[in-house]
Amino acid sequence: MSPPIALLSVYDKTNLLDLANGLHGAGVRLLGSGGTAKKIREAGIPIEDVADITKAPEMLGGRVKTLHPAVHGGILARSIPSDEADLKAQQISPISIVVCNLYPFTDTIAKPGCSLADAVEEIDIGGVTLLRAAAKNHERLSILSDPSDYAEFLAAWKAGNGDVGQATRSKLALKAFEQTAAYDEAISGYFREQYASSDLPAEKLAGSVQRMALRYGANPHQKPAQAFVTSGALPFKALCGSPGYINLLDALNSYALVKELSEALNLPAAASFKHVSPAGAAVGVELNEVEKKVYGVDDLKEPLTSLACAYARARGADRMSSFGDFIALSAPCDLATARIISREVSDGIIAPGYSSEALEVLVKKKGGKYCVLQIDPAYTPSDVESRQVYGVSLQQRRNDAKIDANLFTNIVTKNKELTNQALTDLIVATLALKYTQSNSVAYAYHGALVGIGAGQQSRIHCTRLAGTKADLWWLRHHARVLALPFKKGVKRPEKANAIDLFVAGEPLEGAEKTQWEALFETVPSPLTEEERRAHAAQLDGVACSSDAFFPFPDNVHRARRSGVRYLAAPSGSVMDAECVKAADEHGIVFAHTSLRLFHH
Ligand code: 93A
Repeated sequence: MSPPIALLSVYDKTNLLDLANGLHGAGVRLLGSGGTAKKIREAGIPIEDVADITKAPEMLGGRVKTLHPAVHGGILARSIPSDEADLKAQQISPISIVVCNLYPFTDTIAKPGCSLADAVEEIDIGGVTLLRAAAKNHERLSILSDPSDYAEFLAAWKAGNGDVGQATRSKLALKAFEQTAAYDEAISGYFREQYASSDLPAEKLAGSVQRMALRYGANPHQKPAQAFVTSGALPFKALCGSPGYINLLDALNSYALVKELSEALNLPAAASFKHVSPAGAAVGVELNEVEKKVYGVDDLKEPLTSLACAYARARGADRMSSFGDFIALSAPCDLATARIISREVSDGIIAPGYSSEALEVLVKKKGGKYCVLQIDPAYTPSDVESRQVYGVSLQQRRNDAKIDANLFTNIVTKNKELTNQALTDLIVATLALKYTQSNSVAYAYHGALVGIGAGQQSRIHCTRLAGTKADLWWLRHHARVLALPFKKGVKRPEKANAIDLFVAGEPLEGAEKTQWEALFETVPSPLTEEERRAHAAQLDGVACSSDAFFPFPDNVHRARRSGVRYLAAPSGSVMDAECVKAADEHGIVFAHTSLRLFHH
């Protein structure tokens, strides 16, 4: 019987001689590509050149070394009669072991001054083919792609008399597949940077952009940074300005939210995001005169469209948090909406389109640097999403749970009267949670978020935070707030801050007090406890949703203090019955959803 054959072709020659020596000692016939064979031969170990079996010399300066049917026939042949007959007819010997590692593409492109030609020359073809072919045929072959595996393999080979066992071959094959995948990823990443970037002149870009270089990542020292897709084009393009890393986190999350809101409620929707959570989100429910004042759009000359109402509500839920927001709209931005945006401090916007008048207004913001993104409304993200944390890849199915009226049918309280308005608000609150950093609790009213508690580790802290925000939002409807005697020329953000201090009842002192008082024609007296209580008592019918179950009934009691009449949360707490009892005490309608909505 002819001896088993090992084919060796390695760039990294670590541990090579020990392996070659060991294999030779075990009676294996060695074949090697140019440099590999030379090194082994020089060490006095017998080895033949690949050219001896291919009968073709290495050519094209080494570009073709092992790419030959005599090699790949010997690797890919199965232990079946037809393959064995083919080998015999072509006088090809089967190969049992392939030892291969690749040209160092990643190291080469990391070198300063690496040219495109340098990078191209470093793309290993034959080696990848060896790895892939041998790994494919791992039922029969062993593929050694990592020098640190040689010693253990050799020991197994000797112990098994030339058979290392299927489990070893399988593990080695997986390693080889991982290596070719990582190698290809490095190559496509390099060429994506070269050929598919938005930083190339427009005329060099064929069609839409696949990759966008970003100034930096989450922080200025996190460079380089990029956004890309591995096939096709990015689903958005920048019409003005250039998005940053956090802008894109906000844009993509917020657009997903408004798209789903609009689909669920058949109304245009808007969101105002900050730090990857909504500060506000709403559908286009018409504003009454008081609301127009509260949201600062009563003086707008342009008649309010439904989309403009949605953004006014989204921006108005928590004006402090929305300062410098990223905006998402479910429908093409119209002039009225653009006019509202033009008066606010904002970082950027994403929408499926812009009317020409709207775009004209927006591109003037921030000295022409306002980030205006247009997203393809037909875009559907893939079902699986992946990311890396601390070098570890995490993968999950995208959260494609549908949130609509069907989610709120399991009403577990005595009061079961869920009005259409309440249903809309529960959908708004719950959908907002789907795109809010967890834990989260949201309050909604009139088709808009009015308070959101995001990113708290304790649920009651979410419920309190959201409740406090809702309380402040409601106090901004107080007649005395609407009539605050601001001096002429006080800017909108200054007014928002001043109102926030007033409704929060912050005790001001020193320079802060002087500055605050200087904004008014006459200094307003603080809201009394009685005024606050009387006003709070007028708020009823608020909806509240939680991204996971309420562990204790304190959440229900706290929600009620901010006018909550409708509650939704998944069931599953050992205290479910206590929570339902608390809701019954307050005459609340409570729907158990059985859908947890953590988002990170
Ligand atoms: O240029 S190649 O893609 N063409 C080939 O046919 C080929 N076969 C093996 N590079 C090829 N290799 C690679 O050569 C191996 O992946 C290994 O990295 C290297 C070993 O070359 P040498 O034995 O001459 O040192």
